[in-house]
Amino acid sequence: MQEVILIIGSSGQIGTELVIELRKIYGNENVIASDIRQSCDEVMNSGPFENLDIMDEKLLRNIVAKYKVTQVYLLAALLSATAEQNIELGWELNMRSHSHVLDLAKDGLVKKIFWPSSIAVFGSTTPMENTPQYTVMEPSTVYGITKQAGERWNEYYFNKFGVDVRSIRYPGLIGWKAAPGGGTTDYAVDIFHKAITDGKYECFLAENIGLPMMYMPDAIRATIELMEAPAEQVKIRSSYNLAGVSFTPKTLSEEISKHIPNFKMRYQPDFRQEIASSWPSSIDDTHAQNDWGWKLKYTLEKMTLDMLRNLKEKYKKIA
Ligand code: NAD
Ligand code: AKB
Repeated sequence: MQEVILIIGSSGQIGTELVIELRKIYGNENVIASDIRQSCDEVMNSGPFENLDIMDEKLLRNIVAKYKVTQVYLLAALLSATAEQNIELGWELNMRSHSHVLDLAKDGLVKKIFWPSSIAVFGSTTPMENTPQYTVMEPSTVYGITKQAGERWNEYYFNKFGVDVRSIRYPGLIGWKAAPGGGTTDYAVDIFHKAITDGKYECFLAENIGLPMMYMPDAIRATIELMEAPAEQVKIRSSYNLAGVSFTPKTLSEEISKHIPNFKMRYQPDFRQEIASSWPSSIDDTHAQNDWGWKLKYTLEKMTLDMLRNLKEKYKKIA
């Protein structure tokens, strides 16, 4: 049976890259991008795009029926920093969108759902190093609370209604194709742009705050591998820990300096420092490795090299 995939919130940091990869696998016409804003030319010109506000459940159901959608990836959300500045919208959007999509599967309209969680489900009472899959989770941000509630929702819908929902607790994601959307880990993307354009960067986190991060090609591969895994291998239905690479702003700045020797970094921590301080510095992803064969490819060194090479090319084309 031909799979038809709807991606909601496809114009964002993850969606942009996910649409491109899924279209390579499933065919351009079978991957429908959707968002409340347009995407880059590569996405807009290579396949279908629908204007969809995920709060509009009727429109969502019309689009699912129109294309005979079989799988949904829900990426629309407010991220940690933005949600802290608009807590009502953060709660409404993150929770309501999730219910709308889970109910599609509960009502038999789609077969499979991907919904991303985050390291933000953890809080300051969680063990910070090598954080286990099952541990204390007391998130202190509205974003983290929606992710934790969302994980419980996933498991509930799987147990009660047999909904095939799959999820990853992404670390901070770093990519060069699309800008990040208002998270606490965004510094690790901004720094590369500023290193190339200005040779300097003012970081909104302190120099020694270690956080789990991952290069986007690894994150996209993990997402697709999880979604394509046989159902019996997906033993965790709340959300899987995924480790990536852990580093501090200072370590990242030193790695960039190996390629841009005069690069200068200053630190001016703001409200995002408190959010970052409540998150783990490294993650144990043994369950993802054992259950569906997850394996990381990009180290800090390989990621830095690839980011700088691609961004330099991108800026050359714009100039
Ligand atoms: P993003 O902010 O870059 O993209 C979100 C997209 O959702 C945007 O294009 C936005 O226009 C769209 N959107 C907002 N409101 C909408 C609405 N009402 N209807 C439809 N679309 C709407 O976010 P992202 O980084 O691509 O993250 C996607 C998902 O992954 C989120 O659930 C996020 O919590 C999760 N996640 C991301 C990271 C990361 O580092 N990027 C880490 C952990 C988890
Ligand atoms: C954020 O910083 O909000 C995201 C995340 C780790 O969930 N990048």
